[in-house]
Amino acid sequence: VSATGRAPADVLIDGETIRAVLEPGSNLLGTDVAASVDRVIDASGRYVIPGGIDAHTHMELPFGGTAASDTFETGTRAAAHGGTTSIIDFAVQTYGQRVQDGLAAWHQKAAGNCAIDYGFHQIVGGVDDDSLAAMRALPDEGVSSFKLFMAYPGVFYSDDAQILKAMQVARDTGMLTMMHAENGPAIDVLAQQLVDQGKTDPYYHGIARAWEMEEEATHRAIMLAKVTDAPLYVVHVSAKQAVEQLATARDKGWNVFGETCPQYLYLSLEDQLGAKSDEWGAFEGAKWVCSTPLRARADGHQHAMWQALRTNDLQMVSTDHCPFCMKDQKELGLADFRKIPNGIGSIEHRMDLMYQGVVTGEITLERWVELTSTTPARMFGLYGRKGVIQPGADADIVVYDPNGHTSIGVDKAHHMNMDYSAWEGYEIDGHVDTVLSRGKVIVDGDEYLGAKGDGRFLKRGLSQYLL
Ligand code: DUC
Ligand code: ZN
Ligand code: ZN
Repeated sequence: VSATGRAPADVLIDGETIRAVLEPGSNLLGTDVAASVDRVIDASGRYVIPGGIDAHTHMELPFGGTAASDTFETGTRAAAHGGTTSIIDFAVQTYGQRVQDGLAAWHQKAAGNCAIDYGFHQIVGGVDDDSLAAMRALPDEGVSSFKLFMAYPGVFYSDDAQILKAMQVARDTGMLTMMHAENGPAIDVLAQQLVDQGKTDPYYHGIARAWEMEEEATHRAIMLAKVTDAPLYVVHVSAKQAVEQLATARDKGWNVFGETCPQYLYLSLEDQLGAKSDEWGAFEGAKWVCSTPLRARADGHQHAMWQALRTNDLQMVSTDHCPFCMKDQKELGLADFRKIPNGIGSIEHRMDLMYQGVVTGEITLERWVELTSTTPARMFGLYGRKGVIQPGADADIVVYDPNGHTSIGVDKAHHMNMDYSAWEGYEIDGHVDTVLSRGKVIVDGDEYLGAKGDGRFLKRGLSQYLL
């Protein structure tokens, strides 16, 4: 199955690379292929797809006095189990640090630890003259995209002047600007006022981070990109009004793109409000505290995200994988939702969760491949090597069984380093059977056959998706 169609085929792999895609049972140059290869994987009755590419992950991200609980080792192994064979993680430059040092620190964390191939985007947390100059060197390092935050004042936040200058660097270099589009200064005032009224439960995280704050920031980011003539990619879109802003810009022919995440397709603010447990009471809702937040189903946000995935107003699905445990991490915010580290872990379940969209008729089989693999490769300068099954491409391949079954839960299909699952109880029609990373079988059934350090750094080119 590719982004453009499906057909019965044999895939011939030589070493790390795909050599040929053949009609079933073909003779290649007079040789009986099946008889002359070292190993045959029988994929009959199953889908053979290019390995998933999760273009938005945060292994080991420092946040709110703690750090995301998956290391590159545990997080990429979980990804492999779920049919994801490449990630693009966010290297972090914090304010006062040199961009080069932030990137070097990320290389240090990842090198020799990954189960699958990995690339980096660069978070620029302090836009100043030094970092603007350093950003110009990033494409040569294989880092062709950077992320700015309109939220989190005092941490990662950039103001409009800083954003404009960074976007000018993107215009000059061909880099892609990724934006966390929420009006952070206004959100922080709303959050303070809620806390002053005693409204400290996790649910109020989503009230403070109102959709208006996402729509406004998305619009502002689009206009700043327009005036600088730079392309824009908005991360973790969750509000239907933010999608409307993207759609309006795209209708004008502007280079504006967006991703959403499984949590914004399936989960809701109402679910979060209703979540209570004996152990945690209303603090149970902390399991789903992430930014942008879960949105109200009554307002139709989830429906709008599926719709935008069909109309290509949103082009990709990434996870924003940013896991924290309840014990010692999420519970930092027991008395104040602002202190709950933001994030949900889903890297292991993205391919399965999106396949449910095929089962329920929300998207086609081809669109599933496009949203999870082919477009991420094109968007972030990996296409040809990744995101497609064709001669010369890396042999990153998933054999997916549409008749298989996957039960999700912390004691079931769960290899992420988390003490809970945001997807507890989800039953998936489908199963990742076999995963190959550059020709090596790293997952066979539910068994992990890879090794730490199998994954290599991906030097990415410029985006292949721009108009
Ligand atoms: N959102 C999250 O949920 N976690 C990390 C950073 C972010 O923007
Ligand atoms: Zn973000
Ligand atoms: Zn993120």
